[in-house]
Formats: sequence, structure tokens, C-alpha cells
Amino acid sequence: MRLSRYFLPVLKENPADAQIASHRFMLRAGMIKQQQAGIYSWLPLGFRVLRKLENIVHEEQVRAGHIPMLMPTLQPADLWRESGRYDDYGEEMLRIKDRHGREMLYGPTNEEMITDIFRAHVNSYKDLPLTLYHIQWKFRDEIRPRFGVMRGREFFMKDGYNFDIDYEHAIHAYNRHMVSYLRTYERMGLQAIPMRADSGPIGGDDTHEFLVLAETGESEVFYDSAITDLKLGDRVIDYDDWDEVAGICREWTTPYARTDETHDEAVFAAEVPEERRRSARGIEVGQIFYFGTKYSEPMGAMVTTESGERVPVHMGSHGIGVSRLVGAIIEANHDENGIIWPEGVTPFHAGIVNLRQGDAATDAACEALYAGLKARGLEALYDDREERAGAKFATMDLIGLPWRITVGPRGLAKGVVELTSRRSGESEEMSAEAAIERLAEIYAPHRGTPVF
Ligand code: 5CA
Repeated sequence: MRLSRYFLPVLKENPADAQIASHRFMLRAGMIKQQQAGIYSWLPLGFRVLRKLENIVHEEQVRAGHIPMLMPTLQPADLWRESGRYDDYGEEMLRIKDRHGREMLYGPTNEEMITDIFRAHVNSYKDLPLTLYHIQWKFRDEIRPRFGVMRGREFFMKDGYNFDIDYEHAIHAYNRHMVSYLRTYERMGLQAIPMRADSGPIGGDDTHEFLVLAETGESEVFYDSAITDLKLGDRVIDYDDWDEVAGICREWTTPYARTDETHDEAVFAAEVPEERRRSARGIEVGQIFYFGTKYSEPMGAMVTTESGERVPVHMGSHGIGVSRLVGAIIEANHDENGIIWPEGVTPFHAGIVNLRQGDAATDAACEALYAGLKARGLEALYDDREERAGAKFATMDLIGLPWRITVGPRGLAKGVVELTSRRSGESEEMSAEAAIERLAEIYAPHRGTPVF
């Protein structure tokens, strides 16, 4: 993409109402525009990041055997009356009437709708196990939307629902979600810690939240520092292997890690040596729930078992805050000059800065570099504007592409360009070909296999 033809409305001033770094940088880098409290347009740069996250979520869900689909944002009130949640949900639910006076709502989550789909089409244990998910906009009329996309009213969420014949199968589904989530966050360059949590309005017995440690997080968390050493890396996981999946969950849930809702100081002190006890703040980027027959029973989602009995299915629901993650990643990856994208989620793989726009040789070298990167499947943002070098560098630092290639007449005379890491600030001179090669190597582990 050539910056001269892109839409990147960068702001010079710090927006007055943005209290935390991610909100400030998302506004300044032209990623989002607020349209109403807690409701945002995703401008081109922000939209690219959102799509990258969405792709990672899809890839990891499909890898775990979960099936993508799409449900509407608007739901009929009657469905929610069946589960009893229409009245329970309270003011957070946005209620709407159509021209015929029919009551609808903008979905805050989809347990009822997916249960309705299930009961219409599934009848037998032979069709289980089944896990369906979608990534769709949600609306919750939060009393205090704040911190930009972190606590929005309209937000983008992955929500998945498992249907299983009994408790044991449903717990395997729960574990599968935990492992696929760990892998998802890791690919986004984040460490998210599963913590025992409270189930709130979704209900249920077993639930874990996933928290990214950040000073600006809304939750207070308590954990054993040993948990921060855990990594999945490129471990190959067989999601059909119950013991393997349960084993990974045990590894991640054995060290003490709880939010303030479930924290128990006495257990913390007894289980964790003092030097490993940590209290910090965290951003909740996902939550998984097992709730058994809470929805299937009142809504009549029944299957016939092998012995011919009719039983309600065991269910759970599993959510990832995709739009919130954009903010969480920035909270965990920035400095005073701007964002520092992890390679797995960056909106462009590299920036090209032309130090002498209009100079035929420099322009030609930039064009060749741009084409060379593209030929290797790398997306560059080429700053081809007639601007001072300082302004170009400031923009690149603000928008946070992990790698910058600087091209100028002085370097070209020696046959080199400069490759700079946004994270370390270190630069290295090399030929343009070598820079392309280096970037191809760096990004090789971050190549996904698009699901669609
Ligand atoms: N039905 C269940 C699981 S699909 C559910 O709705 N879970 S949830 O309430 O925990 O939401 C899932 C995730 O969405 C949260 O972990 C959080 O990351 C994100 N989320 C929730 N509310 C908001 C909000 N107001 N703004 C941005 N993200 C949010």
C-alpha cells in the first residue's frame, strides 16, 4: 500500500478524553473513530488488525475441530423468554421494536439462538459431539463504556458453543477451548493466563477467564509467577486426545491464578511460596463456561441416547473479545512514541521510508523493494509522501510496524538500505535483497492458513 493513496488520518495532538495508551494510540494512529459512546468505526489501519486477529481465531478454532458459521445481530425477544434471561439481563440489553411491534434485541451473546438452531436440527447422540462458533458484533449497553474498544458498547466477539452427550464429553470440549485459546493468544504475541472466575449472567459451574497482565487492566489478579514461564510454542496438539488436552489444561491451571472475585488469601499463602506471589492488574480477553443443561433443559434441546432415552444436551459457551484484544495487545506492546505490533498481528509487515521522494534513483529503489516484498507475500506500507524524514519516522513509530526499511541516496550509493526494528530501535545496513530475505525469514512462522 502506498501511503499517498491510503487513508491514514493520523492525529498530531493527544486526544483529551483518551486515558490509556491503547485508546490514545488507536485514535492518533487513525485506527478508529468514535461515533457514539462505546461505538467505533474501524478505519482502514484498525480494520486490518481486526481482520488479522479474526483470522488467527478462525484458524485456531478450526484446528481444534470447531465449526464456523454466522448468526444475526438481531434476535427475537421470545427466544430469550424461553431461557428466562429476557427479564434477567436488565439494562445492558438493547431492546428494539420493529414496525409490527415485535420485540427484538441486539444480541449481547448467543446461547439461546444457538440452542434454538440445535434443537431444530439435532436429535441423536450420533450427531454429537458438536461445537459451532461465530465471530459477530455484539451489543451490551455498558453503563460506563471506556478505554476505547476495551469496554465498548458495540464490540466484536468470537462465541462458540459445544453440545455434548454427557459431563465428561462436555469437559473435554471445555479443555479443548482452553488449549485452543492459549494457542490463539500466544500467536497474537500475548501471554494470557487462565484464571478461575465467576460465571455472572452466563451461569454455570466451571469457568475460567483469560487475563493479559497490564497496569491499566480492569481486574485485580493474584497469581503464582511460575505460570508466566509456561509456553505452548510449536507443540503439536491432538485435540481428540482427551488425556493430552486435559494434561495441558492441568499444566496451566495448577499454579495459583485467580481474579479478585474468586481469590482466597489463605489458599494463596498456603500454596505459593512468598517470592512467587504476585498481585497485578489484568485485561480479560476471553472466558470459557461449562453450564450443563442450563439452556438445553428449558429450551428442549434433547437428544436420544444409545439406549433410547431422551436427555438434554450438556453445553458450554466460550468467548474471545476480538475487538478488545486490539486494545489489549497495544497495552502490552507500546512505548512513548507509539504502538509496537507483534509480528503475528501487525497491519503491514514492514514500512518503507523514502528519504528523498522525487529523486529518480531513490524512488526506483523503493519501488523495486516494494515489489520485491510483495513477490514474497509480504505487505509493505510505502511512505511515498513528500514529507520530511522526521515526520515519516514519527508516523512509522506511531503506527508501530515491527520493521522499517529506510531508503536514501547516501545508502544507495553504497548499495544498502537500512532495516530497523521498532522494538529494539536497532538498525542494520544491508542490500535490499538481503532485507527482503530477512523479513521473509522473520515472518515465516507467522504465516497462517486462511480458513476462508
Ligand atoms: N457467552 C459467553 C461466552 S461466548 C460470553 O458472552 N462471555 S463474556 O461475557 O465473558 O464475553 C466474552 C469476552 O468478550 C470477554 O472475555 C471480553 O474479552 C469480551 N467483552 C465482553 N464485554 C465487552 C465489552 N463491553 N467491550 C469489549 N469486549 C467485551
